[in-house]
Amino acid sequence: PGGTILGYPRIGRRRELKRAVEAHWAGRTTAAELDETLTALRLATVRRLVALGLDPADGSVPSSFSPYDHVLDAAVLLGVEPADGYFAAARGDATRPPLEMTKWFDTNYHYLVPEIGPDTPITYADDAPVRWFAEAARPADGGTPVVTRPVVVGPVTFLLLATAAAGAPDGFRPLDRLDDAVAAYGQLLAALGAAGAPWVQLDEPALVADTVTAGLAPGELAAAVRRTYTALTGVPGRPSILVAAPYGDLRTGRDDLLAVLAATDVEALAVDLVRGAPADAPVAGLETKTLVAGLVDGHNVWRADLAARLDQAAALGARTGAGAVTVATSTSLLHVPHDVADETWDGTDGRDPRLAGWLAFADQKVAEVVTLARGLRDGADAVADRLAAASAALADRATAAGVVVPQVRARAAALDDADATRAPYAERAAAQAARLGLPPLPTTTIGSFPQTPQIRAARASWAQGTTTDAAYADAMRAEVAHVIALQEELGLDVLVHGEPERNDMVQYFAEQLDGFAVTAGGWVQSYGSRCVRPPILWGDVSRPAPMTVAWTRYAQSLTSRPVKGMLTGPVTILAWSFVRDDLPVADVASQVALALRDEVADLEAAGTAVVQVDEPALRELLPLRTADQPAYLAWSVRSFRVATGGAAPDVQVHTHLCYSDFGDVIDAIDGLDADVTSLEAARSRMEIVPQLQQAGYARGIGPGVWDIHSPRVPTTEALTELLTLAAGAVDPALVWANPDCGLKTRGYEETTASLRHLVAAARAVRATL
Ligand code: THG
Ligand code: ZN
Repeated sequence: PGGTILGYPRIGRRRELKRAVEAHWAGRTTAAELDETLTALRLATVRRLVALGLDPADGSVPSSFSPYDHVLDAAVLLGVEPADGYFAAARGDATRPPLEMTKWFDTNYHYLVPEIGPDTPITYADDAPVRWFAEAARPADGGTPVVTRPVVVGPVTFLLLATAAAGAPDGFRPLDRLDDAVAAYGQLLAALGAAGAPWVQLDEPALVADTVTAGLAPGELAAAVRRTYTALTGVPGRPSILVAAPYGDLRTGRDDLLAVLAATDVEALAVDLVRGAPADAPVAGLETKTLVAGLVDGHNVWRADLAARLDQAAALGARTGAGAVTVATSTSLLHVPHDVADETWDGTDGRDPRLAGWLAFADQKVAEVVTLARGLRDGADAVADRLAAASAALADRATAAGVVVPQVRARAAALDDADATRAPYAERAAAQAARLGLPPLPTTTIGSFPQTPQIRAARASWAQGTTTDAAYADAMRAEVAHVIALQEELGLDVLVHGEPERNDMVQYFAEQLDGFAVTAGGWVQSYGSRCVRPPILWGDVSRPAPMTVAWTRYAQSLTSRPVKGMLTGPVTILAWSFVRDDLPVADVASQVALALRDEVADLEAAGTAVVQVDEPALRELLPLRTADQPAYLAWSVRSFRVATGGAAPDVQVHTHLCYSDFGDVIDAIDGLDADVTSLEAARSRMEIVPQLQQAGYARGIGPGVWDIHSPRVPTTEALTELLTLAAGAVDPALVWANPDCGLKTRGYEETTASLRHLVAAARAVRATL
């Protein structure tokens, strides 16, 4: 085979998937119309991959589509979720809440968490992979047939990502249902074989992630893998099986899972050689297999060093003992935008045209794979021009102005522990209490207020040039005034300006910092129909001018209550951007931290008494292997402390975390040394409060009492109960009353009612203290 990719973006180059499913949800299209649109999108995608050079006849083209989420697709495949309730499982409806959503390994993609109990049906229940194979291989429109390779989440990973259903007995784990799942996958394989599929790809990223497998007994994961792939390779009439292990290293867990997989009868193994190292000695069993070498980074946007990668590919056969070697991406291309050529690069919209030559989005990465595969087959000379072009692009990038800025490097290198250390907490707490004079259980919000259709429309027309800078700024200032007046009327204690001027909490800062570029159309799926445009961090980072001070100063001018200055923390800025690969990420974090430190200083100088630095993505970048976690936690915590370490003792530093299980990072949360930490806690009924206390955390804590992910307005009684619970678990003098997260996705009606209840609940609990 001539090279392959592990998966391709599903959203569509013009976000066709988003438009199609959202139109259907709004009742504007029927199920049949949606189906027709999605079929056309799938066919266009596989044909595009052929046009880019993948072989149309041998299963090199992946069939990696999903209407919403690939883990939900696997749940439907197994009958764990009904096919006719697909979108209801994702979004909830009158009869059921949605499935929980959580991060997919160490990416900014979110999957739906299947719920499995001892009696959950697990059977081969849905033939979507077979239908999608057939529609491309025997197209109804008479177009070019494409023999695709269906891509499905593997059974071990599926069960490890699932959670025990409500009511399951203590100690039950979804993995206990492995035999049922393997039987169902066996039927899928037989059906794919009967339809003529030469290959199937089963994705098993859980095999590289201690974060998912830590609870298993020693040897249990290896046994599960052995049992699964021994059974599946025994299915008569099956396609050849490619097991893919993206995002990490198969060999560095408690068991060497490369050795385990190599000893089974699967035909091919895809390994991530960006994150992991290949075996350094021949592996028993690999001699009968194809090693699918993930040499092109699927997780980042930089053009590859093709000459170096080709050398690496050429050495792999001898080094690992593999029977054959093919080139691939390290992961699915789900995490990168479609095509560099979809952006304009003439310099008119602020994007530096030099970047175009340094970048590889999904389509460029397919071309890189095709080049490497050809070089491997025909020799480096056959692709000499491509290798030279890649080397020239890398050389251009290495020497371009802005990539290395000596002053920025020097300042980061001079950082020491004193820069990361504030006055002792007791001293800070006394100074802040004297300055702020807040009541017990102070009330606040996380930062953003509803982003109304009017705000979005104003920003869109400003971006198109139909609204002037002055008119846009006036509209945003009017919104800030409205948000301040509303908070005063509601009786909140610490106010926010509401962030109407921010499109996204990372992009807003990237647009103002040197060293970043932003795209106009570089959309990447975040979950379901929702997308983000990750900024590209390409050079040394510095702050040419204050970024938020004018907004905070204006808001503060309207009220005598304290207004929080709102910043996004260094870890989250990195997690939600494409980060340069030519400098250690810890060094990049220091640069971003210093830019934020300057902003904190300017806010302080402008009279701001409370500054919040959000780190919702602190858990997201946690390395998948336990051994790699301490180094990450050290640099991530330090970068936050550098960002906030210059604040005077009487400036109260808040942080906010969400989107995760905090258990793995609880010591790091304490290590941030924030004066007040607000966390997502409403859905877990304040569980985090005693957990943090046990970890030694003894500063302010704002466990979110209102779950803002739901449109439901919580009652004063429910909020009072949660606040009472929190105030009973720790020193009540430390407790704050706040929602669970920012309010930008909510409407004003529910926001106003909920905040009214929040203030009433805080007053009720205050009266009992
Ligand atoms: N910003 C970024 N990454 C994130 C979040 C964020 N990752 C985690 C979490 N928050 C993901 N949540 C969302 C929520 C909403 C949307 C995207 C991710 C969303 N996007 C709009 C859409 O798809 O229509 C587009 C937004 C835009 O115009 O920029 O609604 O907050 N970086
Ligand atoms: Zn949040």
